[in-house]
Amino acid sequence: MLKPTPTPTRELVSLDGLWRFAVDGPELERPWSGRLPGDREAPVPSSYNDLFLDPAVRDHVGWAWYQREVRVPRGWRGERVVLRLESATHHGRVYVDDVLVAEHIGGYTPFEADITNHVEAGASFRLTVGVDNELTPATLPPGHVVTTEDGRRRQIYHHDFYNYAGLARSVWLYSTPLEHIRDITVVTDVDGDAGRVGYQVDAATDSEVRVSLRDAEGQRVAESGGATGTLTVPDVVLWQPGAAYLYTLTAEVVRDGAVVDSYSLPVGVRTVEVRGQEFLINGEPFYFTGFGKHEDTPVRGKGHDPAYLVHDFELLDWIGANSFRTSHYPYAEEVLEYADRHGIVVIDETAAVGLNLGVAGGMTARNPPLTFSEEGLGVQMRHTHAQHLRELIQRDKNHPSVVMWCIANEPASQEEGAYEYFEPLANLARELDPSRPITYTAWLMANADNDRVASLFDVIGINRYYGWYIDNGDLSSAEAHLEADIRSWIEKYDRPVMMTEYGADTFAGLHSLFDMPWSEEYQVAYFQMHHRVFDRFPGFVGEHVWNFADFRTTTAVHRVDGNKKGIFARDRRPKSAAFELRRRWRGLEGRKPSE
Ligand code: GCB
Repeated sequence: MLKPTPTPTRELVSLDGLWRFAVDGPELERPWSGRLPGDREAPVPSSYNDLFLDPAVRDHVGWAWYQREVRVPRGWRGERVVLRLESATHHGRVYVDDVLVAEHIGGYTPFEADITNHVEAGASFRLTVGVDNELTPATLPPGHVVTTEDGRRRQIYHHDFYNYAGLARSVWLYSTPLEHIRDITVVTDVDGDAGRVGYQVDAATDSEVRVSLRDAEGQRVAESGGATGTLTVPDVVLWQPGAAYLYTLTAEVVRDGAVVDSYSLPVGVRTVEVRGQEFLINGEPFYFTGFGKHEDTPVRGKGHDPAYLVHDFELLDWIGANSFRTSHYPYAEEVLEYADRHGIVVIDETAAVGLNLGVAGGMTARNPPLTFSEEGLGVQMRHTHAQHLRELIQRDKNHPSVVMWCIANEPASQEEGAYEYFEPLANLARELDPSRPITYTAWLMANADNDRVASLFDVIGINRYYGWYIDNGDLSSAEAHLEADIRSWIEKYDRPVMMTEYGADTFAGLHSLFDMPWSEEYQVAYFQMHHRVFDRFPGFVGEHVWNFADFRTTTAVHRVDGNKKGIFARDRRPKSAAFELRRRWRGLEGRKPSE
């Protein structure tokens, strides 16, 4: 799925800005059929939850409505007109005047509506978008709604981050010619000094397709004809972690010698491979340093914000992180584009978090059914999961920064039924993208002995909280337990193992001379202990701290104004541990200290 961008044959209008806004209620029968009542306005992109002071908005469960007028540029007569929503969390319905033109379930991937037959160039229309934040046993992430004694609906879910909702990413109106390029897929390889760019152009036409590649200076370095082929780049400059280099691939549809459609895509030439216990980028062992992140900022919630985007990447650079994981859902595509341009490596994750009925917000639930049984999440979840996987790979397949797909975070992988659930998904990921390794993250209760799914994946990610949820305040026991745990995975599986989560809640500004959990000193000591242990394992392939920054969560007794495992506070000020990580990672430069 091509991200809309202006080209010589395509135009783009941003629909970001203030829209009319209302949450659903009995007075709203067909909200799309006229002007939304009330005077509320909400910005796009932004989650809506923290904007207003009305708890009825913040705690709303169900549909909320956005509306604005849109004028189609008058020059678009004879063109295809497309609406594109980068996301609608978690279920979106789009109306052009009174007509439903698109519906999409899944809160973190884009969807489009071809509205050519519903609009006229030069005229305006009423655009209404409904977004439903309800999580059910069949959605990703899963959840369910309970009715309180006083009749309110409350959303329950099994992950800790707050269920922000709304139009958190951009909305676009764009034009394409009728004969147009639908999609482009690029897979790169390296052969000696030459780069190979395999491409496939999916075009809604039988006219000729032409493809060319330019280097960063704009010099044409390769060209080819036909919808499928391989471009060879002599003396290729590789896309490297920390040293991004991007070519530009341009695909054109040509009829009678004239270009009727044209689309350009940045291309980084690099290889990714798992060999034995090593993770290789461009044939070189790569050691991941960095974080699990969240899209989370004050007021905007999960709303994409280019200022935080730039600032977060500045902080990644300052601290010496070479990578991050898009925990626990696909991030705005602008984030991946920025990573492509700045040489940051990404593990790209689906929204499959909370596939674990034994956990409810970090605590053990009472007698839950087996997660992957019919009484548990059931067969519908497999379809949902497959759809999420398809849409993630479809959107992100061309980003050189993305080196691995993470199929799920902390599923109940030790439970009966887990292998049967994940086998088809692992196969699907490999079929959709044979060029990238796949991973998942194993939770605390899934160990090398009882985990049932690790053999399906190329890389094993382990999330461990020794010294926090286990051995809290006792770092010496934690050290022994951590070491034994890592050793058991490495000895059992001949494949790369990395730490995908480790962290300790820390209240910025709280200090102690003792090993006191929640203090900044304890967080520092916690990381020092972990790093001592990691360095005892030459086969280990990386360390991703949980979390980059403090983030908003659902309320829970073990959450003080959110999750405080951030290395940076929610406003991005550093805690003491930031300096500790910087010392280590700046010295590592993508390798282990021992190398
Ligand atoms: C985990 C989850 C993550 C939580 C974290 C925590 O294992 O993967 O989403 O935020 O623990 O802090 O409890």
